[in-house]
Amino acid sequence: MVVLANPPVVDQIPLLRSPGPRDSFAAVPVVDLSSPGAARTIVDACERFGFFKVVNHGVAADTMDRAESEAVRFFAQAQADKDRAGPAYPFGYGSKRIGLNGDMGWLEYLLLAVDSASLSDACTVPAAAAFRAALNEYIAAVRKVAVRVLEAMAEGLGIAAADALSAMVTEQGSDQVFRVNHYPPCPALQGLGCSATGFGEHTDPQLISVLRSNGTSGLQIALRDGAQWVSVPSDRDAFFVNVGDSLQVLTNGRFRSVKHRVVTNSLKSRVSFIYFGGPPLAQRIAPLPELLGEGEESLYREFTWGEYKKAAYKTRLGDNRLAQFEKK
Ligand code: GA4
Repeated sequence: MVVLANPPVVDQIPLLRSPGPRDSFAAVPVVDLSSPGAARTIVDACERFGFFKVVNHGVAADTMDRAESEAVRFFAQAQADKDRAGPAYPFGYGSKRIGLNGDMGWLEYLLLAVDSASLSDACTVPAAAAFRAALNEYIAAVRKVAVRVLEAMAEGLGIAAADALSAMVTEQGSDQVFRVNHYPPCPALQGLGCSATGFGEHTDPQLISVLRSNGTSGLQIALRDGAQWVSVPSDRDAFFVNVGDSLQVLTNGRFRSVKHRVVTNSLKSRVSFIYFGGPPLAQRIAPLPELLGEGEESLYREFTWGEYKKAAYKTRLGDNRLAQFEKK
């Protein structure tokens, strides 16, 4: 067998087969957040895919556009200036390295802490006032969408307290993270049938993630537990919601956290914003009692969000992080 080395520019970045038109996921569930049927559609999508698209969300196009153009301006700076906003951990600018255990992707990013409805004061990056203001406006808006989605989930699941899920991401001390990703094009791979991995396959550890990207596609989700990868057509006017591991546990496996990844485009850059809604570190993550049928037991050992997060940072991106908490 002949093993070909990656072209030097993408050394250390895993390559993926370039997606073609037949990989497109035409059946992405679409939730009209202004419709009375939203709660049912959301529950159905979370059970089937752990993933859906949200339209009629009420967030002004201006809010999204401003945040996007400020992000583009940030990433267009000289490398040395961006590096001054690093390192990425605990918060700041990062390039290519993801997490602490050797994962690499063809991207650069900002990993930021959110406190209540805006960037945490402790997070001094980004420094530019215009970028911070644009991000704060966006974060306040996307967080409202996350709350409405979590309330609709509770309603659809028949939980009496409307805020049973949303309170976990809004209460004092909730662990919210915001990420701005820039996937530059990778022209060196053009026409080779393969693409650089932008962000390798993984599930998100939190309750939900709410993503918005520019018009460049690249996001893929796994169907049938990873047997098939499908490309999600980009829609810059919509949000895409992922079920995370914690929500899988809170629903005792009824909702599945979705495996997803990003494949880079050889010619166009992709810019995405992701809000990750996580609970306070001390929050116990266990199935909500109202969701357990008679005699039904939790599929998971009990843990707090803090314990799960600590364990997650010891794993590689593609690891099954929930496996170590499953009851045998
Ligand atoms: C995936 C979801 C979020 O982007 C993130 C990621 C985090 C990181 O980039 O630092 C992790 C990854 C994410 C899961 C496992 C660990 C932690 C990289 C990694 C290998 C910010 C998060 O909360 O978990």
